[in-house]
Amino acid sequence: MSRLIVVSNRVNPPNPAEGGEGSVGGLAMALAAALREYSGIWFGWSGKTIPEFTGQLNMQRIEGVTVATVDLEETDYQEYYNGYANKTLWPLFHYRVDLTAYDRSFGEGYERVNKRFAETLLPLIEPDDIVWVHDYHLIPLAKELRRMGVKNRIGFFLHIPWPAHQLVVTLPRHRQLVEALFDYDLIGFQTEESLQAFEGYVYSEVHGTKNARGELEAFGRRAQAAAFPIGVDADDFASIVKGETARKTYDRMMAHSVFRKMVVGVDRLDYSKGLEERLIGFERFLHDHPDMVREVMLLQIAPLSRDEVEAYQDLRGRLDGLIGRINGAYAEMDSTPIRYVNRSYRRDELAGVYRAAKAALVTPLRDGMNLVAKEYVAAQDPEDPGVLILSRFAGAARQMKDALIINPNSPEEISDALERALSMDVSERKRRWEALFDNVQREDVTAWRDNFVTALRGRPEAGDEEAPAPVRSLDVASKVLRAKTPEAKAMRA
Ligand code: GDG
Repeated sequence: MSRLIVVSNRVNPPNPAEGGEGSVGGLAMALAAALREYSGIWFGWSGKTIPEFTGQLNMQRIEGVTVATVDLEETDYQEYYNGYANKTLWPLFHYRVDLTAYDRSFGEGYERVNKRFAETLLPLIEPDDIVWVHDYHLIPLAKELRRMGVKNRIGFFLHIPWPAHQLVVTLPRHRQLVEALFDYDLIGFQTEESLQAFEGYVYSEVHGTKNARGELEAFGRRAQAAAFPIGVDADDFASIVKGETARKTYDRMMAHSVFRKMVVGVDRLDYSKGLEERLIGFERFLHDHPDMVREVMLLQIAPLSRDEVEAYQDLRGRLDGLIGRINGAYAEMDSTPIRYVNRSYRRDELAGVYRAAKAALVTPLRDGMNLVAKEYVAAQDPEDPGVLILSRFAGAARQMKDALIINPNSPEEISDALERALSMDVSERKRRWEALFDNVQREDVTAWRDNFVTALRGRPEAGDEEAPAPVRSLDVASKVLRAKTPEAKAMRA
């Protein structure tokens, strides 16, 4: 079987000593599992900077995964990572034009690093390999690899939303960015909504079309685009919650919240996650329900993220102020309504925290998917599950319809949902949870990975004029492939 080469900006194989987490992010787990199953290489930036780029590869075997990393120059880090990735594409794709910086040097750094990645990766690619590139940092990678003559199948998956046409066109050189996507054989999005927004751009901005096989044609090339909603390893999460660390954490959380119902939020500290809106919604709840003030507490875990970027420092300052204000107004000598921590926890500790929480507030203003919503569901006690309150603007809301779906911009909706969640009887909680868990388990990370890799394998190689087996409508294909039936397994094999 052909090898799989996974490329992502950072390479973080999970470390069992850290409760199975390489870094804050569910993606590391998913990619590491993909590579163990298919055999191959995980390539990306080491996370280190050096004075001058050398292209020196560092190869290691970590937890059954071959990892190849390269160091970047400090200027690369500033222009490509802090610059174009985190100050241009991330805010724009999350609808924050107000925070988007359009700086020519960022764009140049972005192109330069993608070229450097391609040059470093090139000697590792063998003729039968398939290459799977992840996320907005690396959109031009296939273009660079094609220039160097790579004909292998290359797929791309975007973990964040693809925004509306009007937003994309605010980006200088937006056309080049989209054109670069047409050097991939398969372009994956989290949701149908993102897929449609991408198609909308292709049709109206560059007059592309869709052919009889369902491929998009533009810039004299064709590519398949489809939605592949990412999932979590639900069975693994449901099992780690029964482990010793998770149980101890659960007991500790329960002991600390005697007589009080705990509501949890877990997010990287990022403006897309709607943290301020969540806190204002919680404040409204305390205001509207004075009888509940001593009976509820919000635990917000928010590990710092990208804290060299000013917008993140500003957000942190505003959150500190907001939390101080709410706690100042509603705390008693023996109770504080919000417990706020800026550090990260082990994955198995998180599982225990999720299980101890009567409700989870997942209220992003925009989110490609949101794995926390799925992890929360996977960690619940089936006999006494908590309630998920979920923003309609998270990609996950498309699948998780039995959550309490809210608009995060409305403090009233957050307040009402909290009231409803905390007073919901067990039969309704169970009914909702069963439907949610069924989905989280069925559309899990394995299904996501297998759907994508199967679809990519089915694509013709670059320059291969022979039509491949007709491309099934991916909607139908992914329904079949997602199923965990023997037939679906045989198709995946
Ligand atoms: C991007 C997209 C998409 C958080 N705190 C701790 C911790 N985490 C873990 C969570 C979860 C992951 O980080 C966060 O994943 P999300 O999906 O919620 O959000 P992003 O980081 O923004 O991820 C997103 C995702 O990519 C995958 O495609 O869903 O839309 O923005 O797994 O558990 N993990 C540990 N300690 C923490 O304190 N161990």
